[in-house]
Amino acid sequence: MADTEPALCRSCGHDGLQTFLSLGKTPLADALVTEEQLTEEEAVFPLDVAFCPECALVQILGDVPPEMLFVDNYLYFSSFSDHLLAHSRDHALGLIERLDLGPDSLVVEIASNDGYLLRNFVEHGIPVLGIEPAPDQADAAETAGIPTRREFFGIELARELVESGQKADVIIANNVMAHVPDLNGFVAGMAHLLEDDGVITVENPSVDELVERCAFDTIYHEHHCYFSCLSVSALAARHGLSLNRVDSFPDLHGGTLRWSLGKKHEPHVSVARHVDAETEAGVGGYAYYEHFADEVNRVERDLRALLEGLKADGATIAAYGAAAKGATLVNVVGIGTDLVDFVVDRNTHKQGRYMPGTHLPIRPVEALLEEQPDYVLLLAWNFAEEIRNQQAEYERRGGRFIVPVPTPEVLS
Ligand code: JHZ
Repeated sequence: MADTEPALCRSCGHDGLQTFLSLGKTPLADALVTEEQLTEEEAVFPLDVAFCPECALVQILGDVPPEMLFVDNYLYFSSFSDHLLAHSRDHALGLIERLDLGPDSLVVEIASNDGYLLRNFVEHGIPVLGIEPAPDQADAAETAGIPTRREFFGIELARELVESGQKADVIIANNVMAHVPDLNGFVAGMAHLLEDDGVITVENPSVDELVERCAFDTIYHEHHCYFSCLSVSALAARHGLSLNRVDSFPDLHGGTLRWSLGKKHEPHVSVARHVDAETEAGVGGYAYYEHFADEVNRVERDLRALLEGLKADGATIAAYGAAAKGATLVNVVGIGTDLVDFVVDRNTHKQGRYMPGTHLPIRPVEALLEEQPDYVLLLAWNFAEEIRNQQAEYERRGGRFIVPVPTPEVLS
């Protein structure tokens, strides 16, 4: 069970966390419900978000057992977005060239999912190791020829790998550092596994983008932490790692940063540029987060009013993307089948199931053209461009997309 008793900062251990948002109790975002489970009671857990005034880390309070999140209930396959695949390929090719990787190198990816990224290294004859505890994703990766350890990563696994003679020239941790309850064990593990001249790259949506875009739906139990350059550099330094470079991808997952860490202190100009911008914006102080709850209330209220208004006018509404963030959105705003008829998703593992909590049925994407609902709420708003391109026919026939954040609106 999640525990919301007074908590210590997940990074620095400070005991004065300042809570600035409570989203109530929600079901686990990726725990999509099967037909048989529809009548069973779903577990719900509190979703409270706090700021650490000591190291600037934003984090949720309480933990859900990782097996419940990533083994029993995890249907996220990275390969369902063309945009993410292209981004990952660019990343891999850039690393191969910049670090001159070859057959004697080792690239380790933590949370390697279905092998969406490591396959680019394999194609170039570069040895890889994927680490992925989610069973179906690990199966898919192995089928694609990616050697995969089916475990959670931490200092113990890092020690075991090093003892067996494996040290990494590159460690990639995309959208996983936020997912670990033992943050320090995770970063200590990466530092231990890394060659002295190796590079770690960590990607995650950044907390300032979350606040600026009012992306409260990206808050769910899988995401323990919401990082900034300030909090990442403090965390890295604690484990002898230097923040050496920051790259920004505003169009990925609602605004992603890639932090490059290494054992040598050799910061690129991008580090000071980002740290200065965060400092100026106030990301390192509580005041920056103080009004976020009001903004969330505004989006909740306006989105409900928009959907209810459309329904009152006789419109039909569906949704696109059975995303984890979609689960937070529909549960926090209270969007059930009274407002939205169904959700579509390309991920075949999700089709035939139901959104947790509000039980919207999940159908294949083709249902949009079959049913031609008047409006489609973009739960996967982070892929708006990719989805609109793919659904040009739906819009051509008069259908309209709605984005929920930062301001609920019908796209023209
Ligand atoms: P998507 C995931 O969150 C999971 P989610 C994870 N917890 C994380 O940290 C973040 O990413 C960063 C579907 N889709 O990727 C696929 C289509 O159907 O925004 C997905 O089910 N057609 C690791 O789950 C969903 O939408 C498409 O064309 O919030 C998108 O989910 C595309 C592009 C996607 O992440």
